Amino acid sequence: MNDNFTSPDFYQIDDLLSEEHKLIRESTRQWVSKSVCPIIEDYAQKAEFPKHLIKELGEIGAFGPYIPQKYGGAGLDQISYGIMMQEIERGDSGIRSTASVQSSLVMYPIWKFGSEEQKEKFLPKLATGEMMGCFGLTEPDHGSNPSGMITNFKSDGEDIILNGSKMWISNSPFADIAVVWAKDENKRIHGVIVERGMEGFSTPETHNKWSLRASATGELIFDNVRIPKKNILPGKSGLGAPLMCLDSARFGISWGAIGVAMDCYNTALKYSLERVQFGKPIAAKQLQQKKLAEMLTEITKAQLLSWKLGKLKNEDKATSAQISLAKRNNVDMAMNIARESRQVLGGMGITGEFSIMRHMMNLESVITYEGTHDIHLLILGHDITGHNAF
Ligand code: TGC
Ligand code: FAD
Repeated sequence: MNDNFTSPDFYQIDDLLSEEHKLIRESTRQWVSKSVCPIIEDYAQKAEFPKHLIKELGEIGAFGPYIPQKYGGAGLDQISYGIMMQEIERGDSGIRSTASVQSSLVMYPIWKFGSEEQKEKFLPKLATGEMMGCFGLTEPDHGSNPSGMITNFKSDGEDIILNGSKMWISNSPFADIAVVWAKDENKRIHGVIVERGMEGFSTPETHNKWSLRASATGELIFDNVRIPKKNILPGKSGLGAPLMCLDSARFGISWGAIGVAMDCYNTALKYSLERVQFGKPIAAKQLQQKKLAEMLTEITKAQLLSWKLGKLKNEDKATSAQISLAKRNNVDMAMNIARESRQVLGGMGITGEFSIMRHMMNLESVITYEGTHDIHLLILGHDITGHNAF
């Protein structure tokens, strides 16, 4: 497998990064180059998640980079988190998914809304990867509209009884815990930590995906699952709680998409310089230069967008609509670059010799999960006009 790890930095955006950011990028990049790139095509072809990477993801600090050190996180800033997601997704969106679900959708809600006991019990093990989690919001009949969810629980003494189901859940087939969003008897949404082994809880895997093949996706089924009330996240209820988690994950995805775009661009550039047709490298042809110039332009714009969003997030000033704009723009940008760079490679572009086709198929999930392309447009429309058009 070819891999390309030269980062386009046309506007000297590196000047905006601290020495720590650059060190994090370098170490994450080295790990991806050594541990992900050589094996990932094989796992994608087999449609299998490379479970052995979990421990290493924990070791490089990809689980909860911004969670405080006292809970096992790395205590880093938001730009560091973004840079890690960028480098990991340069390798594969499915591996980035595992890191961002664990960080933003499992550790983040426990850190933000959990009791001290929950934080101490779960966060350190989630940070090392000794324990893995998943996030259950989407249901068979409620995807873009999670407020209509049916999954619910009733109080029974010191416990609750949970019923319902979730689908399209990343990492569910092997997760030790699931942060599940469900309605109480008053139809108020709460986060509940469901633990593997609880009676009536099962996690069947979803097969035959053409996208995110190296990531495990499944369902969460709750059939009268008895759960102690101490597993409810006490700090926040209502749809705003899972939406806050999504803001964090969507921010990471905006960076991850840049990593995919960089890998596709670098592959196309290198190939076009080497591939000779009509007596010249195809890079000497205007049509190919147009593709490459437009790719670099879009990557540069996306880099600036995510960097500025990271600054805003560091200051706790980023709005949900700003995050939607970045997730929507950058994933769409990466999809376009993947398509264009695949064409630069001609027939070779469809093979597993190169990463482009795998990235292209992965992005079909990335543009759908964490809010579809259209939902993010409607979030922006709402923010601009004050009118909710959902
Ligand atoms: P709406 O009435 O607008 O809001 C309900 C309540 O939530 C508050 N709120 C937020 N709070 C915090 N952060 C945000 N981003 C918030 N957005 C809204 C809002 O103020 C309100 O609070 P309150 O106190 O008044 O009740 O809700 P709505 O039902 O109209 O829906 C809004 C909409 C459509 C934007 C939202 O439902 C949405 O984002 N839908 C998309 C669903 C989605 O993104 N699902 C993702 C599932 S997880 C996933 O895909 C993981 S993939 C992981 C991987 O593998 O990487
Ligand atoms: P729908 O909501 O049915 O949307 C179908 C189409 O209708 C879309 O094009 C959408 O944009 C459009 N649409 C919807 N509403 C409107 C509207 N008001 N106006 C105009 N158009 C509209 N979920 C989790 O909870 N946890 C996970 O870990 C997770 N991982 C995932 C992993 C993968 C590989 C995939 C594919 C999905 C994952 N999801 C997860 C689910 C994901 O978040 C949903 O697929 C997504 O939110 C869209 O929901 P849906 O698929 O039900 O599509």
